[in-house]
Amino acid sequence: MAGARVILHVDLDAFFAACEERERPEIRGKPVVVGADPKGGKGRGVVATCNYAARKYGVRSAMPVLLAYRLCPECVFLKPNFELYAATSERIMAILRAHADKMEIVGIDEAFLDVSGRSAGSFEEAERIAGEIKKEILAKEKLTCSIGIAPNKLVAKMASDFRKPDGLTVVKPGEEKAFLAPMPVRKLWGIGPKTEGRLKEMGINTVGELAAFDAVKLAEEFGSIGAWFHRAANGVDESEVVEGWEAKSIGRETTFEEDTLDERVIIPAFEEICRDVAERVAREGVFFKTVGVKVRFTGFHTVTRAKSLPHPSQMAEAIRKTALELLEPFLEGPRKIRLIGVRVTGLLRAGGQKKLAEF
Ligand code: TTP
Ligand code: MG
Repeated sequence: MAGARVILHVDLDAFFAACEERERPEIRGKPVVVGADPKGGKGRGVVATCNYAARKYGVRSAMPVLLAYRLCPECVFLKPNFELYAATSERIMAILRAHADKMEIVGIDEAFLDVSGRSAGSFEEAERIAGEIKKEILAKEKLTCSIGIAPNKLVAKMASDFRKPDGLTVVKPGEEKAFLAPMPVRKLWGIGPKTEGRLKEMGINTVGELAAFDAVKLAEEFGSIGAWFHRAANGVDESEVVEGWEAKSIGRETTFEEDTLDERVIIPAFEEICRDVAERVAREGVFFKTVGVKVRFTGFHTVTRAKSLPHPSQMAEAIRKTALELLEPFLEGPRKIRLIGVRVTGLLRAGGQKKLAEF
């Protein structure tokens, strides 16, 4: 078939935790959680990730560290060391690049590789390349990854997630639909908890049921994204592997020691976050179009607010001023604040080197 594509999706296993285990022989084999300090049961903040030993206890990314601590008090809890992960990621991306015709970095620990040319469209050859990649990453970085091979990005991504850790899953042309069919719809790109709920109400639980559902009805219910859901559920995805890396946003957030409305606590933390985001904007040399804030209240209820600027900016003051404007209404209460975050999005690059900035 002319133009048939062979796409790899590579995703490192328990990435932050695996980097830590590599650096600290004394914690190897133990359940490891990377995130905030649980402070013996009084800590705040969330889990960034954990190794597979900790996952056996039910610990997961984005879970409050307190809950992780309750599930697994014997876990080793570590604060994240982003420099270590970024440096490791850069070296791994260099390894991957050497095996791809085209490569698209989509996160600190994941990338799509188009190997259609060098494999001459052969999935057997692609499997050999994937084996080489795994061997090289293990030898040079002492880390394992999981790889999915498929005719498109969507299915390759689902395939890398299919068997983890240290997995290799091949979905050949023609097998896409059958591969996806038993999966819950939530696994599909772009389907979050809200959409999942609406689909459930329509009696659609699996990707197979979504694929079989009337495309016109889906479009009526969800608009143009409904048509996309239908194509995705059928394993169809034409999107290209796009060279380079675009950080979609630069942001930081912080969890307070106690839920608070005290401006003497909130404002200095807010200023520090803004400075940090501004520094990263400067280091990356990007312009941003939109400034956003996130506020999480007692009880975990979370809101986000964003405002677009009249012109793309690089200015620290634009971040601070806009973010403060968005934050201010929440400082008046009545709900106490648990976490605040500031993020810039709609990033434009003045050209030059695209660098890994953020995940
Ligand atoms: P993931 O690839 O989603 O997770 P992982 O590599 O830790 O584990 P898996 O084996 O399932 O791939 O994310 C990569 C890194 O991004 C992860 O190591 C930590 C970070 N991360 C967060 O900081 N917060 C999050 O909510 C998630 C999902 C990831
Ligand atoms: Mg990963």
